[in-house]
Amino acid sequence: MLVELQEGKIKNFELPFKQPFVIRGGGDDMFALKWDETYLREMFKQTKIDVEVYKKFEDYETSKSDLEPMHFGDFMDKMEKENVYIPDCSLLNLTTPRYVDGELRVDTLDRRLLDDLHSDKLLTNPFALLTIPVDYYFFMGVDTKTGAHLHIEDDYLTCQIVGEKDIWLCDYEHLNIRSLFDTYNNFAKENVFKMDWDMVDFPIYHTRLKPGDMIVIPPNMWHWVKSDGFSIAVAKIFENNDFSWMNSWKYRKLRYRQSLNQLLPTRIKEFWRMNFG
Ligand SMILES: O=C(O)CCC(=O)C(=O)O
Ligand SMILES: [Fe+2]
Repeated sequence: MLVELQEGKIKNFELPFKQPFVIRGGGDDMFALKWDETYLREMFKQTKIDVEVYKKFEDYETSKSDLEPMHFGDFMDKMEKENVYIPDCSLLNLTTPRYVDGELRVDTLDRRLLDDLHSDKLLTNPFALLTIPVDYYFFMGVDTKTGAHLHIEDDYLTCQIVGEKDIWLCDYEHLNIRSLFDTYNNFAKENVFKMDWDMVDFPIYHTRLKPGDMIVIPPNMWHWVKSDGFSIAVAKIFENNDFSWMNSWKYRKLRYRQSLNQLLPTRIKEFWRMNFG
């Protein structure tokens, strides 16, 4: 059954995240709410970004896409007409190579973009004071969906910046994780968009995010998203080294996967995915 997600305040925000909740207007003092296309083009310049390219619109539902590096400007030109999406783009790792008098320079992203994401309101929370986000993940696209997935290693405080989107969450035991070496390894086997959410016998928490709203996403909750029109969100990432929640029996598959992922060399995992994934 569909249930409205509970609302909370910035002061309820505590690390590590345990319960999901939405903080209405929690980030409405961020300058980023004024971002527009011209400004973003100027800030990102010719930075290359890994873009998800979808063969057909339905593929968004299972996040079945190919990653293609693309200049930010080209993405903006394409996003209205083509099935392209920028997901989970780490703003701290973005760099732009450029040649000055034949010498290579590598610029990091214009720091003003990060300043724009600053929120005084968040600083009123003692946990946020102690813990500066370790990264900022940028999401941008037009009319997109994201399939059900989990973030087991980090706490996501996702802030809606431009446009609106619906987000749904459910507890871990209600969906199944894809196989160990699947390319989409943090995704559910089920296509949740094909389910009748009113009829399922477990709660699906729903909320609609508007600019300035934030949502706390704990690591053990599936979530999936649909945005209408042009949407930008930025997730403030807080490191979460507390994996004790995974010790319970119901998370055993996740735990095996997590330890194998850490143990096996990347080359072996890549080989497996290419051939059997
Ligand atoms: O907006 C999206 O496409 C996904 C957002 C999300 O999954 C997140 O913030 O963790
Ligand atoms: Fe997510």
